[in-house]
Amino acid sequence: GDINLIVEFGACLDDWKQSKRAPLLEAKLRFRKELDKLLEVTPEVPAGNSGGSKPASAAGAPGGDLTGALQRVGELRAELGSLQRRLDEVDVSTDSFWLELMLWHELERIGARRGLREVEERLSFASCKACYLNWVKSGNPIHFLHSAPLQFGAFEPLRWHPQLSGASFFGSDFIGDILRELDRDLGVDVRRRPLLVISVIGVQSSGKSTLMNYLFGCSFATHVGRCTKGLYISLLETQKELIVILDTEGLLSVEARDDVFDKQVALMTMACSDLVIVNNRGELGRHVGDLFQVCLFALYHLKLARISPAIGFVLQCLSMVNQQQQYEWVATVKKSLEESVQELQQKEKPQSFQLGDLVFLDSESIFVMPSAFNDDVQFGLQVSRATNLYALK
Ligand SMILES: Nc1nc2c(ncn2[C@@H]2O[C@H](COP(=O)(O)OP(=O)(O)OP(=O)(O)O)[C@@H](O)[C@H]2O)c(=O)[nH]1
Ligand SMILES: [Mg+2]
Repeated sequence: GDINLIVEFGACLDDWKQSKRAPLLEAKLRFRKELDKLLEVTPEVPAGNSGGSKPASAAGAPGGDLTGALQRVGELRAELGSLQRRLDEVDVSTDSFWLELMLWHELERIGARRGLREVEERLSFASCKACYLNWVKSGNPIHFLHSAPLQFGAFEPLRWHPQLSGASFFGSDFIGDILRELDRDLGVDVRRRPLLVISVIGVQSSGKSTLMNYLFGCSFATHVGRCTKGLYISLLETQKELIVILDTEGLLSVEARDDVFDKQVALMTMACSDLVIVNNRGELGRHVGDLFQVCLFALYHLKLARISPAIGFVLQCLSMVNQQQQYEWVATVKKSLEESVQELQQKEKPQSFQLGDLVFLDSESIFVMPSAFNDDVQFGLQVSRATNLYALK
């Protein structure tokens, strides 16, 4: 039950991982930049992340170059996919350790393995669960959903038992037991103390986890490259309410996912939240339209089921903007949302609806934030200092 040892183990894993990740990330950044540049001028609708966006203008890619450009886009996507797979292979953390234990627990439950007795007679999953519970109570988030399509708990039966029909219906009791225990501990009673669910969605690496950590003092993992995978839960308790914070996997990931996965994440998150923060960092380029499409698609379908979470948009700027620029950003967001609704409208015929039917927008629904860090290069290394401005905002 000593979680200090787990923390130490996590630090060792991090050290090991950093050296493996650095060269892969550098190559990924290079390819990604080249791809973004090409996509600006190439009228292709990419496989996977089409998201319903309008093709970019072909102005920069005259006829002769077009085939070459499209071919290069395909190559870059393949390279990015392969780099991401290699990054995923070395992306081990304490979460992978817990996930393995949960998986093992499930295999014991269905009688496929002998459980921890394989290692040592005295070991039991009960003590693992007690340890995980300590881990969660000391502020670490619960890795609630993982993989694609999103799965509950740890068990991936089809990977281990492809012959089992209906195998995907097995749930993970490990996480279930943890949640039941927390439920008992916290004395969850929504009549006495309301339960608020607040979540964040947005493009990959847009600073979602950083934002939630700043806002609610959570400990979601943050690092460059695809970091959050699946869905994490953090619990907060105040005298008046219980707050569940959901941190989600980044959307519009060119190299890893497709828009079905994005819609699944958005739908799942919005379906169970009271407030959803839609986070975006940097330019309001073509990807913002794609992001809004995914969100509005989810909102439209939830509306049919009479579920309407409150939505807040957070725009994180790369540099400080003045008041006038803030107004312009907000106007751009509204315009982009309107356009996305029109496109959705065409797809979802014969239903007719307007932006106001899906999202309630008032002066407080769109926040413009400065950058969380001042980036600098010292002795050839990138360093980031937290800015007070971000925390104040
Ligand atoms: N310069 C700068 N860096 C930031 C800012 N916010 C986050 N970062 C850094 O950007 C990287 C990604 O931040 P995360 O908070 O992990 O982003 P995320 O959206 O949760 O990423 P995924 O979970 O992978 O989708 C981290 O290295 C952060 O330290 C910001 O406002 N400015
Ligand atoms: Mg994250």
